[in-house]
Amino acid sequence: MNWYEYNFDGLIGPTHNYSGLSLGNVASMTNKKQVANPQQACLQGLKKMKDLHDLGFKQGLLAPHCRPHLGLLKQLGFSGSNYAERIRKAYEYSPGLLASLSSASAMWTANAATISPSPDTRDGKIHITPANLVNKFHRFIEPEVTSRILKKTFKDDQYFTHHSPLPSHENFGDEGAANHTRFCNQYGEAGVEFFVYGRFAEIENSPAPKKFPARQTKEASEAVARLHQLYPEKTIYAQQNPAVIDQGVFHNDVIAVGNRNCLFYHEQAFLNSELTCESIAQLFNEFHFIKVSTSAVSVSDAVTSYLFNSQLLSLPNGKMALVVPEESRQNQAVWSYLSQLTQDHSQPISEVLVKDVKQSMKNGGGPACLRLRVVLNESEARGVNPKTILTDSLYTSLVSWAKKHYREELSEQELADPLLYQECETALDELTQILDLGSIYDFQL
Ligand code: SUG
Repeated sequence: MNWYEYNFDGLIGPTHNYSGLSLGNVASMTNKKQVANPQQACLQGLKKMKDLHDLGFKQGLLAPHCRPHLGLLKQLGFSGSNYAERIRKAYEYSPGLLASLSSASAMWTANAATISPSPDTRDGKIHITPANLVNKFHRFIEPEVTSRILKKTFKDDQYFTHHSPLPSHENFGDEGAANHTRFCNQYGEAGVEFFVYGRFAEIENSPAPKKFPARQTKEASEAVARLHQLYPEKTIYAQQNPAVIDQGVFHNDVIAVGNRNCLFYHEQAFLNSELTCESIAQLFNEFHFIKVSTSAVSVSDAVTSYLFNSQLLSLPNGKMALVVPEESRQNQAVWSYLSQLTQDHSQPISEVLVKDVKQSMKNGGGPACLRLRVVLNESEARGVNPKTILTDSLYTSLVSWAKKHYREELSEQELADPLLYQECETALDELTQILDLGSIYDFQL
């Protein structure tokens, strides 16, 4: 039986914009109010998927959400005889509120859910828990539709168990796979699941960042591990270094990435790096820790270049490729570090692939944010909606679809344009047919 890692990227939605909604995410805060190009964003994301597909990697995609969120406008008391009036009233009341209800943030599917593959779970099923994303209002409104999309994508309940998101309270703040990594020798063997959290909710005076929020709690990670029926002896928890959260590392995937028996991380990533690495090493005969020192790459360079928000992918020859954003090539310290790294044949990373996802990057979303990983064997893969797996022809249809429906400019003021909602609805209605998703959006129910 063959086993593969699939990457499901978020298809970037028609309302992609820069509203500075994420306190603690440096790029989001810095690029607030810039004019976005949703069409280019979508095409950049699709190109990354196509390039990886062309290289032989298994590539799927998850549908975007419909925005602005009309149901919430109503729930918040913006009444009117039609949606144009409700959108106008919300904008007049607060452009920031309308921006939150209009965000295309569901594109960052690393935050869509945590997924545990079948070799890791006691019942041998693939467990999926959508993230509750409670820390940010514009993201806390994602899980309901994300759950529907996940169920229509990972369809066969013989293989997939879909859980509800954790309770929507900050004690159980859960940001999904952005703080979760699975290590293993071979994809089909029982793995080690590694959860990184920003703070304890229940323990007073425990280490926590001072300036920016810690979005993931240990309690949330533990609840996911229980739901997924993981083996406690193969589950590791580590606390993020609060000092780096305060420098813009709002998820662990901004400072570390792992694949199989390799962890590529910054020396300041964890509160107790030594202990963390020891607990991982104990469970493997051979494990590669690639520690990047502050003298080689500062935390600030890591945050602006998104070196660690890369995809670490296994190549057929047993080596690994690191898929980094263009911003990593632009950063001298990072690029020279990477050039040296690939010369060192004692570690597994032999190739660096550079991708241009600038539109997403300006909101703090690099290559790794844009994808949700799932390890599947051949039978399990047949339980996935086949229309959500990238092919050459699906790529061609989605490129034409985006060019037909997406704007090339979107500013904060334009979020109040009622035509934008109409365009979004039309595009997504067509998309549900292309991807054979049935009815997933509120306007279709
Ligand atoms: O949650 N940015 C997202 C970026 C998510 C990146 N994901 C991972 N690291 N896995 C966030 O902060 C910005 C939206 C705005 O400002 O308009 C935003 O939501």
